[in-house]
Amino acid sequence: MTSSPIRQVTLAQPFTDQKPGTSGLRKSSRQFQTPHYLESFIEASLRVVPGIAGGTVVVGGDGRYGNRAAIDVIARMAAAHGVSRLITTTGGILSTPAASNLIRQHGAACGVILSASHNPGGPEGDFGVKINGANGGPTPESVTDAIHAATLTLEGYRIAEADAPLPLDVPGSHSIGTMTVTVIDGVDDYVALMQQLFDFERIAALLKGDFRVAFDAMHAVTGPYGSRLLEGLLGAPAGTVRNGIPLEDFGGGHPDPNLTYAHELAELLLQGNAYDFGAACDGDGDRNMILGRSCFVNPSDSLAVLTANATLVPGYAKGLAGVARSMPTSAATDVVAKALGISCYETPTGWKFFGNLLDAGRITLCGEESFGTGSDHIREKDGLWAVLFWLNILAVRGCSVAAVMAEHWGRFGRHYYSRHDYEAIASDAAHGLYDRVKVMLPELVGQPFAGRTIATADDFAYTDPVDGSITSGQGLRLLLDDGSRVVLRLSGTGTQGATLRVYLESYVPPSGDLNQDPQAALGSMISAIDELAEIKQRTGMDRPTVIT
Ligand code: VG1
Ligand code: CO
Repeated sequence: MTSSPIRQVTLAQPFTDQKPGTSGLRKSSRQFQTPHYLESFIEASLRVVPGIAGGTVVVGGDGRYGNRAAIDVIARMAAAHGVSRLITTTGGILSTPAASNLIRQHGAACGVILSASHNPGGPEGDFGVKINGANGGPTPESVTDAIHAATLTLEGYRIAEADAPLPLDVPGSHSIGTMTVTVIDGVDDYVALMQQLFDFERIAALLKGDFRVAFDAMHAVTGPYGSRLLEGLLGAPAGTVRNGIPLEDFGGGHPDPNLTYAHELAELLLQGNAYDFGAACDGDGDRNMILGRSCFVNPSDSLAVLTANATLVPGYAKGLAGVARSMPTSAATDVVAKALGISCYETPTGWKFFGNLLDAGRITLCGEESFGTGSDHIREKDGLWAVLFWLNILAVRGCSVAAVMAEHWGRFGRHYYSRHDYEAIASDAAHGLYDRVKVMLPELVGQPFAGRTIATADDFAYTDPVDGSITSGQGLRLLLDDGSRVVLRLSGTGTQGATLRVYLESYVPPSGDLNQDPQAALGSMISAIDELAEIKQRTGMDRPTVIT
């Protein structure tokens, strides 16, 4: 593979498929098989990202169908663009958080992460490419918009020829032209980072006792990471990690760790009594779901619990600089931050907004209601990190997940919370519904809603406190006079039709009823928003696809 002439490919027409404002490309696997499709997006990215010529690039993915073939194409294109070193992993297996770590550790110009996250994989599923910047996080909007602009005028691309595919089965060093390709084990460095943050001895003692853990890797990327950490270093019994071998189609499943798609694990914890702790991660390993015996931990509450208990964990023993949550995430963390006397920021959905706050040292922890939690250790959300954080807290406190939650609500009050997703609805219907409510916003203020009054109705906009950039159109909010709220958003990650997300939240102080079923506690708001937005009528669905 040393002689690698560079081929210049001319495109008959430019490629215009990437949505502006998104940090990557997520489409069906079929679409990715269109000639020059992947190549065009990579070409635009390599032209736009600073520091490519002479720099280092990290590439790997969640193991889904198309992963290895894409690594090969990206490696040859990187060589043609003068990259000096490409770092990839055995089997091409690299979780999103582990990729973020490698980018930072090696001072790479960027990372190319091959994943459609929680979307199904396989020839009939989805594929995706995410470009992460030098800080290890999703590239900011200025860069993604420049990539998008470059795709609009692309006349061709450059790629190095190679006689054989890159050998990814074992670690080693290769070259394509003058570029060095280093194949490393994608798990090692991530595990070392976790060992710096958490008390492994203490967690191991917990797991070797009668505390039983079930971890579901959903046939996706966290299998090898979870096995090494939980069954290897921490000594949990064999079989603790379920569905631990990454499969190209994730076993036909939907690798989204929620009560619908990870229902086997949920049943194990919520209906059985053999396990004390359950967790699952998504396709690319950046999300987490936490369960205790008969206890589901809402992701918004999870962030609040990590915030309140952070100093029990070695990596955060000195306290937190501040915290942040995305707008649709409940205000459970805000209440804890107030008690701790630290700042709490409210950002639009998506991890890139946390990046600036983390880089500026303004926050230490951050999270989203969509099962994403993370910290300043990298610049992505991190599924297994959250699992270890919870286990470390439980090991120190010596109590159950349910006891942690009861104590938390008894101290801070409870934010009843739910998200209702209506998936794969006709795009016209979804946009029609959304735009209608958007236009109605001004006249909604002062109107009755679910026995309360609408105090504010707006479309969320965010001014970044670090660089002053403004991001608008981030979700329709109805803020009620008792602090409850309903938010409507259209998903940016779905690939079939449109997905409407309805976020519902209502606060009960410590003196109130802390033991209601969330759907019942939010019942009047659920019917009020259905009526106001004409959800059933316009989507033709009589219930959401997923209720969290
Ligand atoms: C969803 C979540 C959002 C998350 C995004 C990426 O976006 O709601 O909180 O940041 O996925 O997660 P949307 O636009 O579909 O609501 V992942 O695991 O794909 O990096
Ligand atoms: Co993900």
